[in-house]
Amino acid sequence: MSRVITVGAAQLGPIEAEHTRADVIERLLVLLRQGAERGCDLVSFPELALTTFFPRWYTDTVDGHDHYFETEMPGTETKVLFDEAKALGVGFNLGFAELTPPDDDGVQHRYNTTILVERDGTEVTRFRKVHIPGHEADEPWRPFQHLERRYFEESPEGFGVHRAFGGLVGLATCNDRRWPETYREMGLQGVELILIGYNTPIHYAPDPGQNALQGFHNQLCMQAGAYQNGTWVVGVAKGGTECGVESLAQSCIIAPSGQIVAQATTCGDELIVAACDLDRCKDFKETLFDFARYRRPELYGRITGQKGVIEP
Ligand code: CDT
Repeated sequence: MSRVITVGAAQLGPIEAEHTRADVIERLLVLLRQGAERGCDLVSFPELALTTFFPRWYTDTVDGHDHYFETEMPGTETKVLFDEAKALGVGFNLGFAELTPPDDDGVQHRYNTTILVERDGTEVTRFRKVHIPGHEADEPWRPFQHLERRYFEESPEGFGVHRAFGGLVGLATCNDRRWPETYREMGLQGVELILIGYNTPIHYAPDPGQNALQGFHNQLCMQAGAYQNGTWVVGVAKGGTECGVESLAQSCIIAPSGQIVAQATTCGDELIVAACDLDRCKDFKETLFDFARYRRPELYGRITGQKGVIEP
């Protein structure tokens, strides 16, 4: 039986501060319907796809951006997207800021979350971002801030892999894509398709020398992750100049060989599509990267036993 999934990477252009959820959902619906017309089984949306990238602004209290968070998914405004996807028979993943209900101690949690929904409308999973970049405190010296560490908690759950779309599917979010552990954790569960949404400002204030390399680093880490684990990787940007901040576009779909098979050519709303044959993963998983045969975990203790560098 064929295991080809047709995947659409639905890149978004900027979402300005004054844009409402309803404005954005209209754009998501356009891309979703394009995906249906082009035969997609799955349409992949970016990180924090419902609002502007609010961690660029400091607020005195951590709840100062709570109006950008969702307390329900689907909620009253997002339900139309879920209903339309189900009617079209198209699955999707969507990044959003999640404010949880109070836990047993009455504490609400804020996560940078992505939901994965099957073609029949059932929820497959919610993934919460593991690697939270940036800083916690106000740093007004920056031309804009990256306060994800103020507004989001780190995932307590890690990287799961799920039986969905006829294969083994995993999720990661933006900064997660830069870390080899992300791909290997899922590679060790046999992942065949990894969906990654991102918001990546071109300007990196701690070391602007990296600015010109943003596109290179984006491809470098996702192509390496795909090849070294024999998996498809789909990277989906919210790109363009949003609230005066330029962000990387360059959404792409990467084969288990590490080759890019489709890439966005604009910085705006754009759907790119590729037929992803999940059986091609075996070409790598059962040869050069036959983990059970070749890995040496007994020599990799530092990977999980140690956090920072300890020099010899
Ligand atoms: N959204 C996100 O994780 N962005 C980071 C920006 C660099 S760290 C300030 C990224 O890794 O692309």
